Amino acid sequence: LTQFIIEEQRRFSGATGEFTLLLNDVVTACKKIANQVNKGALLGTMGSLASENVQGEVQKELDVITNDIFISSLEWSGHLAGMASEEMEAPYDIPGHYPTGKYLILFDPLDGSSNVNINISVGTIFSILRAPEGVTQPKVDDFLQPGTRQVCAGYALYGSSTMFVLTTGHGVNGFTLDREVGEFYLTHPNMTIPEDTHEFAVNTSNQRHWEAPVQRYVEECLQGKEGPRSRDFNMRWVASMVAEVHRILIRGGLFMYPLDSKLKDQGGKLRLLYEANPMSFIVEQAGGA
Ligand code: P6P
Repeated sequence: LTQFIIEEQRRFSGATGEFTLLLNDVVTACKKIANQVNKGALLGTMGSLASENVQGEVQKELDVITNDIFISSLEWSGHLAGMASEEMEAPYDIPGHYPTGKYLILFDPLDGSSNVNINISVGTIFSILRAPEGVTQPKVDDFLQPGTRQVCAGYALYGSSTMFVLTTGHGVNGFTLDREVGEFYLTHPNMTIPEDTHEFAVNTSNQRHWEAPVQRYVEECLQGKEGPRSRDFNMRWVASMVAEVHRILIRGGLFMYPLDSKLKDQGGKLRLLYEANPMSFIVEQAGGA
């Protein structure tokens, strides 16, 4: 992965190497998180905390541990002007004794964390933006940039194997961690979503709360061969967006978390800046929509 990132850098004539160093630090953070997650119950960190995150979701111990890993792996690097996380109420200011840089990173350190104590795959999602010119102490608005401004998006998937999937706007590439070497190896070059599929992923327990067009779409899929789609479909839902999107990159499909009446006030379930934006960038770069 290090070799890949450096070779990618050579495509950008004006590259200073700063982005490459930042990305390598993100990879190190994900290796440390993989180490924590894969030890499972051995570390006694499978529990939930009394605290909630800014979305009112109960925090798992590992949510906080992995958030701290991301912060401590990146804050000193000198490549960031600021950081924002699902697990922190406000953006994280780089401490004054560290240099700052030109990038912003937004991340969900452990997406799907409700699955950690039942040993279902979880992941880390990250999105990298440029800080507005000259900004060294970013405010919230500096992070609120459209997804089209992302310079990089990726995720780590802590599953049966640990993978790192990345786009910098030139396709999507997947890497698998070799623990004995401690390096990610390019195992899935130029990931492209298959044109045809019969799978969709949605939490159908919310069906009665969806808007009518979404209800109709899923209903038609469920009617299978006898219905208007004239074919049977398969449904998957693991409640871990990283695992669902990864499956779609490999064998196609649709992922939905439709707006529903329960979540209307908060504008839906998924968070734009560190879930929907990075995953959209990856999916589009892999030929999806
Ligand atoms: P539900 C995890 O918290 C997450 O943000 C996504 O990873 C996942 O797809 C979704 O929420 C699961 O939501 O309502 O099915 O538990």
